[in-house]
Amino acid sequence: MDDKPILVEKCAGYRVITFNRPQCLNAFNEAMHQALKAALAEAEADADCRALLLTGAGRAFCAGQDLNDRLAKPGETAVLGSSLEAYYNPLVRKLRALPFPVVAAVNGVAAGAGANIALACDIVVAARSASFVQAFAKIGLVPDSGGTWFLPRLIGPARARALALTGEPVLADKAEAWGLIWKMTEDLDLMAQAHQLCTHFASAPTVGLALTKRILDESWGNDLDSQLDLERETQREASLTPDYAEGVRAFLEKRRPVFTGRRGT
Ligand code: LHQ
Repeated sequence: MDDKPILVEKCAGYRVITFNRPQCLNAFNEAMHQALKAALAEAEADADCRALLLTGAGRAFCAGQDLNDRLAKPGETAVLGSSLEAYYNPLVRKLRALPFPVVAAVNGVAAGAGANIALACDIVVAARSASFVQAFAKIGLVPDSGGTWFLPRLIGPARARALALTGEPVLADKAEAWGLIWKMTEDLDLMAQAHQLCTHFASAPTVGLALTKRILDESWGNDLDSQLDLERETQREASLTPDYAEGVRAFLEKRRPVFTGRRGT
């Protein structure tokens, strides 16, 4: 029984959530899923939370499903399907839908669902010593937690297919070169860079960023015409926010904007 399977730290304008089961490389058990779900709901309900930083305690980001947990018992196909339905799928959907940017600071290995949960974040920064492993192929499973969706879109079908079929690790430098992640940093710089990004987002025009997240995701299913229509409608919505008015005013007055992140009335 873990004391606290995740840790939550409140910073100025954002929160840090740390997977905290370092003895098993922060693999997910049911308690960790439940704690994470509650922490994400609290972050979303807090109007002062304008970004989220997700990372792992110890030497790993997350090794996916805890293979000792009852969710992962061999042969129980229905249980695996239901644990995706109950936990992993809502988690990936929530990360994509949170109304502020989510930054993953991948501090070590990210394997199985752990890799794909990192890829579900809006911006992935990884330490030089980190790696991404589609471990599913090694235990007879298929990539889940959005892996079959994110991988081909991020790195193209040839690389996605080979990674999914071999489970070969991708080191952080290659992950950056391939476009799987935003940036690799030196190990000692990782957390400072991730905090810097979140500090930036804590005073950014949050509603505009949330709308940006949404239309980028929707673009995958749209042709250009539909996407142009969606941009027009979403721009209309963005232009009604107080932050848009402030952004233009500050530009014209040649000063730094003060964005509140609030919706229009
Ligand atoms: C672990 C784990 C782990 C428990 C390391 N569980 N203990 C969804 C729905 C339901 C069911 C099935 O799955 C899914 C989605 C998935 O995520 S499936 C994929 C599950 N994950 C994996 O298959 C990854 C398994 N782990 C590994 O391949 C390696 O541990 C990696 C490549 C992550 C790291 O390798 P090393 O750096 O060599 O570390 P290690 O293997 O020595 O692990 C350190 C410890 O952590 C070790 O325990 P010990 O008591 O011997 O020190 C591992 O047993 C434990 N651990 N992953 N997923």
